Amino acid sequence: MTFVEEYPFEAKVVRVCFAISFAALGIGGFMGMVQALHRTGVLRVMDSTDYYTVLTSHGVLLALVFTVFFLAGIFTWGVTRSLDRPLPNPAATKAWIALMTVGTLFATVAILGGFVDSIPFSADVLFTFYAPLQAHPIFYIGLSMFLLGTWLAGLDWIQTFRAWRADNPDERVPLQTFMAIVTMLMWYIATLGLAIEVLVFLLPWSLGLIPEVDPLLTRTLFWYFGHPVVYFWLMPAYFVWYTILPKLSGGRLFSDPLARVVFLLFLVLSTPVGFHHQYLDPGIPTGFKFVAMTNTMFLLLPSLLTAFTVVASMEYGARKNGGTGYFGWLRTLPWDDPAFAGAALAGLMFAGGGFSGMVNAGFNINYLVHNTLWVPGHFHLTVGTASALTFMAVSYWLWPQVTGKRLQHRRLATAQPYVWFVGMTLMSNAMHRGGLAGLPRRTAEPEWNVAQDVVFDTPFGTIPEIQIQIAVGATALFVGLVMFLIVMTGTWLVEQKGTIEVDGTIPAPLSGPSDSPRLLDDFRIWVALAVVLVAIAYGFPLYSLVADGAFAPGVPPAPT
Ligand code: HAS
Ligand code: CU
Repeated sequence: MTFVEEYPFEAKVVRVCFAISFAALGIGGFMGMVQALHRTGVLRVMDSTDYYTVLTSHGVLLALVFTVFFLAGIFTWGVTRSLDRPLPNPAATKAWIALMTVGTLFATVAILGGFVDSIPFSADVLFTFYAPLQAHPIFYIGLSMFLLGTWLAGLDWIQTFRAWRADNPDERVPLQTFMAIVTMLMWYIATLGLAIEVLVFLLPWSLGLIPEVDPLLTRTLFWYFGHPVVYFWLMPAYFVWYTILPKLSGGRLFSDPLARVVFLLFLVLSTPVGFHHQYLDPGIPTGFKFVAMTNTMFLLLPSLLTAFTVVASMEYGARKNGGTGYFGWLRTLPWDDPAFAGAALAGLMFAGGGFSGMVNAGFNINYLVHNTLWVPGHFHLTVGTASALTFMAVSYWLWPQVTGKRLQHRRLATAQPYVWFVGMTLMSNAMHRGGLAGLPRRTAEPEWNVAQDVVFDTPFGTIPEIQIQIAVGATALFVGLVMFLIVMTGTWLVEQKGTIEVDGTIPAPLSGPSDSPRLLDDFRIWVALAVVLVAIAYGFPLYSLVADGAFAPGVPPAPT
């Protein structure tokens, strides 16, 4: 039986989450192209005073809505499938979907209000929405509902797991469920900062209940959440690279134990690093910035382990199907399968994003790149490709399983990952190099002349200065996005008799859970360790901020 026949309710949950995710991808992606063509001066369809409205819709709809709704869909599929068990309480499931959806609508309406001067509300606060920028209260109310919805979604999956655990007291946690639960535990720890920032400070401030907020404290609470949220976007992609990409490669996962260690490292290390976004902020004790940098370097480990394990799994599959040589086996991989090609190219591109992340993390070298176009170059390779392209790629495999329909427009699907890869190579390369030349991020009309000589020398000739690369790259990305949405919509709407048979099984790993200590599955230990590290990294800095009066906004600073 296919997933849609065996679990009709859960398949519907996945369809609804994916549909909202893809809608956010479409609108947010369109805004991305509009702002890229505006910034490069190629095509200006808006006034520069609307730039922050466009950039906020691009960032919020892609970085928060597209990614998190996709995570909710794929984790619902993975937990149901790997436990072979339905969600325990459909009413609770409908509640979290409703909260996330209404919260998204509130925030989106607040943002789009920024386009019409006569509308009395806006939210031109960018996707990081920290003070001193202020949004209308409905933006913060929307954010709070969305966050509550994600917490309840996690509870849904944890309840399913606990019911399974009661029936299977001695079994090891199936890997996909393990990954979903560890990701959510990391999310609960990380979103504490966000909840305090929004509910204690930003929402009362926007309602006029408190006269002002302390920007450094609210930024610190945001970045407490702001780094782990990037792994909340990455871990569903790793879920795909570890549990589905080996199968698509014709092989099996090289090591289940290593996959568990990687996810636990993210749980333990993701939150106590947020100060690496605040190296230039005054008021944060330097020693704690150094602690964040050290932790960040440790955080490279789970991804380097992933590079090793996932590539080894792919190589195993390729060699099983006749691949030979040091690298010749790469040719044997199914590059004409859009699900495989998209996920593999996303991984390849993430290697670049990961290394630019290392540059960001260097305390002193960060001074060179902070607030420059380098940083968007970095995150269009990470969330913009490692996550986004992996999500699109795995949809080519999963969407037929949750709709019961054959994938339509297959040739479009086959070409789409390559269009995305070329577009992103151009755009991200130009952003990284433009940033090094001193171009700022988050400005509507940058001074391109500082980077006029930055061209892209390729074996096929020189590609002109970076405005052209960014404009061409952004347009190619939008074309890739439209191709993806045509395939998904066409598949959903096609009239089809009966449901197709799709093999959604996941082969057993080469090294299974029994090769790892049962300790890995005892979540309590790892959560406790994570909390201790957070207390070490944030305890004193937050205490000193509060002692300096940050908690009593509006109170005049102590006389010097
Ligand atoms: Fe980052 C800023 C450091 C990872 C996203 N990052 C950002 C911002 C975003 C973001 C959105 O230390 C901007 C926020 C803002 O608006 O201001 N980042 C890092 C580091 C990592 C990292 C050290 N970032 C991510 C991920 C993101 C993301 C993941 C989203 C999903 N980042 C920073 C820092 C800043 C920053 C500073 C602040 C900059 C500033 O000054 O503002 C690491 O986690 C990276 C580790 C990754 C690797 C790569 C391993 C390679 C792999 C590929 C395997 C290949 C496969 C397939 C599977 C070491 C896993 C191969 C295919 C074949 C065919 C063989
Ligand atoms: Cu970070």
